Amino acid sequence: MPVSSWRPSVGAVLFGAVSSPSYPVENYYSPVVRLRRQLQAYANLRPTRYLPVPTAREGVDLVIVRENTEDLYVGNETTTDEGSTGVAQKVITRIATTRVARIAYDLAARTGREKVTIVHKANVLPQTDGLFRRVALEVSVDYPDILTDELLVDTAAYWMVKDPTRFDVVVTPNLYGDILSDMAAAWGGGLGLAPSLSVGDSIAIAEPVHGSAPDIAGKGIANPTATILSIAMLLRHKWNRPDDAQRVENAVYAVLKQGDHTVDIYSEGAISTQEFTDHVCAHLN
Ligand code: GGG
Repeated sequence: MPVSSWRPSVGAVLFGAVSSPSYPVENYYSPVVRLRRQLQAYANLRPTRYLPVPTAREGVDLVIVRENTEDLYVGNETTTDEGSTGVAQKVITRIATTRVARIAYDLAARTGREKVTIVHKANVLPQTDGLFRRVALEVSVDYPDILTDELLVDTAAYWMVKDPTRFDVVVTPNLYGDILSDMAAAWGGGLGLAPSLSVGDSIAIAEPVHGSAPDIAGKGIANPTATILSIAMLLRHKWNRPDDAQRVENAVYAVLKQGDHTVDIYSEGAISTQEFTDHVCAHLN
């Protein structure tokens, strides 16, 4: 059924992962990017919080709020000069920036966070990222209790590597959010542990940050943690069931704490996707 004619009854989607080809395919457009846009799930919440695995960094606790519907991801690309020049349109609008900035500030206010960092490249892109910066700063005025700072995206990348504890909530356009959140995920222990929730005015999409990892398809070794924690995000942010969300998070934490892990964390003593999931379920009951 085409997404445009689908009408939701539960207000939520649990999305797995896709991998789109890195070469042009006629009439192809990333299905997950399309889904986010068509459902107007315009803000992608990507938290990174310390989990008890040796690959994670203690003290990290940040949320990247990524704009989900525009920027270079509008998919408006052309090639000219017989294939020698590629051109992509970058779109930033007041309406999309306002709503994603409101989500970021509301999240900060609701969850007791202190600071929102606006990440952009307004010095080089004044008409697009400059607009994003201006509008996000306008929104910040309505939240006097939340500190606001801003960073150029290259500086933000530097700090994400050097000291991720510098960040609390980050709000940023689509492409920068995509890249910075994968960087942050490394501090959370790895992409296999990184959840996300795309939210808008109606339907939410819970999805792991990672892609579909076709190289390990069918081997039973994928890490289910990111998907399970994405469901916890759905419980907390969409269905207002923080106690149930906490139960799921506690179960995952307990399983990792007792040393159970899949092979992406480290190979020695790794268990399968099914075994890991069974252990989480056992802690839930
Ligand atoms: N679960 C999120 C996901 O699939 N991430 C990878 C991604 O966004 N890929 C874009 C694509 O392959 O079209």
